[in-house]
Amino acid sequence: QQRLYSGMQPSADSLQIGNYIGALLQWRELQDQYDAYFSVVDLHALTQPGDPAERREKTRRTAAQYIAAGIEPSRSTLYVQSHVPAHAELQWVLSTLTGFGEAGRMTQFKDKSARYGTDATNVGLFTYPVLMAADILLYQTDVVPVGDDQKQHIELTRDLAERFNQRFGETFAVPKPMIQRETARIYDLQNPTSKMSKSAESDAGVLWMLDEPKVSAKKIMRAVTDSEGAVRFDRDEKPGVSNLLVIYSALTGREITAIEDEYAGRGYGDFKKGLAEVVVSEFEPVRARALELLDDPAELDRVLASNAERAACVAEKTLADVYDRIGLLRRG
Ligand code: AQP
Repeated sequence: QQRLYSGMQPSADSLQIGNYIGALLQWRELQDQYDAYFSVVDLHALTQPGDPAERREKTRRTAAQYIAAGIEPSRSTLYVQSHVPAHAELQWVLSTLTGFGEAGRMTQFKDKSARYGTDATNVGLFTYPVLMAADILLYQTDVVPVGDDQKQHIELTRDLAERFNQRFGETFAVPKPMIQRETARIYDLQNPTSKMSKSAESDAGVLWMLDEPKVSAKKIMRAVTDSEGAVRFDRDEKPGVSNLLVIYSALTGREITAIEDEYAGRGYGDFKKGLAEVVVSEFEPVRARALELLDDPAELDRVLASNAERAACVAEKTLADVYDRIGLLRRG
């Protein structure tokens, strides 16, 4: 069976509907066809400042939402990145094989360092893609489902795997990206040309998975549209309505044209009401299940610990091969 790896940062108390449609829905389906590893990448999240107690809580909450959305910890390996020390260890080795210029060309780093300024940019943001390469390569991963924005990081991962294999002998599988369709990208409801994000400045345009149903409904009713009044997909002219159509279609599995037909001649109010029902009925059980899991943190921690053990077995074997091939002295 082919192996698949993906992860998300525990950077908020709740995941947002973009994480659900762009990642979790696919992961849920893919776990049937692959030996899947899904991690909560808490080490990556350290690149953003945060309160220690809140961090711990966000990690648990993210894991609970994976499970509530249908990732089964008995079938997939669902674990917390920092529970498997091999991630940080392999990252160090790979960083010694990564060119300074090569890492500096990563657009995510360039964007973030330009946004925060060099003094406020930490070295962790610079080496972020190397840690991501370590995550993926430790598990001899064949495929990595990612959004289009992560393509460059997967290219770097492939280059590092090939470089290592060439210099030290076949050690890593060279992974392939599984790029999700552009239509799976969800935009902010208040600002429908920017990607919906956990770290958006205002949450008025973010649909959180753990929002109460009436809060989600209200946000949808207030979503930015346009003055034409027709429910029609047109990404350039009607980004707001198009985004709502994409959400509707992703959650119901219906074609966008069928939804346009259903709402032909009806106003945005009706359409938004329809969408609010769809979103609420999708998220109500997910939310209830996540809150139930969070009610018993000891049990959740136990599940995460046993999954981390499974992950560590695979990761430690790869790391031992790497140390051996690169010439680190074995502890006698
Ligand atoms: N708006 C989105 N539409 C579709 N997919 C999305 N993803 C995130 N936002 C959207 C997918 O969710 C996963 C989360 O990855 P991440 O947590 O490592 O970071 P991200 O992509 O930067 O997600 P956020 O929500 O915007 O988080 P912050 O604010 O922390 O940076 C990925 O698979 C991503 O494609």
